[in-house]
Amino acid sequence: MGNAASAATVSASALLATELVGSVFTIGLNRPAKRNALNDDIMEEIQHCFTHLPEGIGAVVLHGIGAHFSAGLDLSELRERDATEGLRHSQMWHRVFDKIQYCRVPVIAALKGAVIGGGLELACATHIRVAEPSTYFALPEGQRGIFVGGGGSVRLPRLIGVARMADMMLTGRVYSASEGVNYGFTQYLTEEGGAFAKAMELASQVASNAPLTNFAVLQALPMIAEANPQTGLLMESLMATVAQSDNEAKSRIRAFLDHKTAKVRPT
Ligand code: 1HE
Repeated sequence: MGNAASAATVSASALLATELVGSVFTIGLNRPAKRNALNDDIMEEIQHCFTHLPEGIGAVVLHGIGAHFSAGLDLSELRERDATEGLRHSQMWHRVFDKIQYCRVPVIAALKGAVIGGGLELACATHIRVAEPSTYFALPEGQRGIFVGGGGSVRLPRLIGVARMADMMLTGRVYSASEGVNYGFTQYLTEEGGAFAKAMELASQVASNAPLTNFAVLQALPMIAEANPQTGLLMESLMATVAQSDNEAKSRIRAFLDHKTAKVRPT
């Protein structure tokens, strides 16, 4: 991962493999023998990791070690819980995934193999998803007799719609990577084995944005999109004014006007 000169291993818990590659921090779910199923320990590690990200990074890439991104909730830990314990457990997942959604830098998920149940909920908390052809998306909660509990019913309908999510949960329907990119599960589809490299490329690109623009996209845009239109428009005006008045914006706009920066061209 990365080249030896620019990469430095920052920490390696048993359950996460982390690495600093230039300004990009990579976090690998590291339970391949259990298909990166999410048990309480790995959830705690994810929360700790996102709470203590290295200073100065510009983006995070979240990926799975092995052939799968994540097989979701560790079903071996799903024991008899009373209602209070169940609520606490679900809210723990919400806290962890909120750390990702409201991260101070963009988080990009590199997806492959199973992106199932809580694994899909985890992917939905990131800002950009990149899949390769082995990726498939499923919500087998219906078959298991449970319900999503990691924010999936809030985040997933905004990506794919309530009807598609209901169908997945009721019938166990599985979506392929190519369907996933058409239906909004993921924004990018690469060649086989290409998701991590593409995620790293995108991460380097977003890390070079003006920090205030990234802040606005991560913190303000989701709030504006959920606000009533009049409140949203006012918030947009305020955010736009703050961003424009930043020195970073001024110097970037001057660079364009002085023909010192790239033009926007079709890809
Ligand atoms: C697991 C889990 C898991 C694998 N919890 N242990 N998620 C699911 O319903 C998906 C369940 N998993 C599967 O369907 C398959 O394991 C996979 C398609 C992901 C991979 O298949 P395969 O053939 O490569 O591996 P495997 O032999 O099934 O699994 C390898 C080991 O990982 C095996 O353990 P072992 O001790 O027998 O070697 C499996 O038991 C273990 N494993 N997935 C626990 N999920 C907050 S609410 C969220 C609700 C949900 O996420 S519901 C969806 C749960």
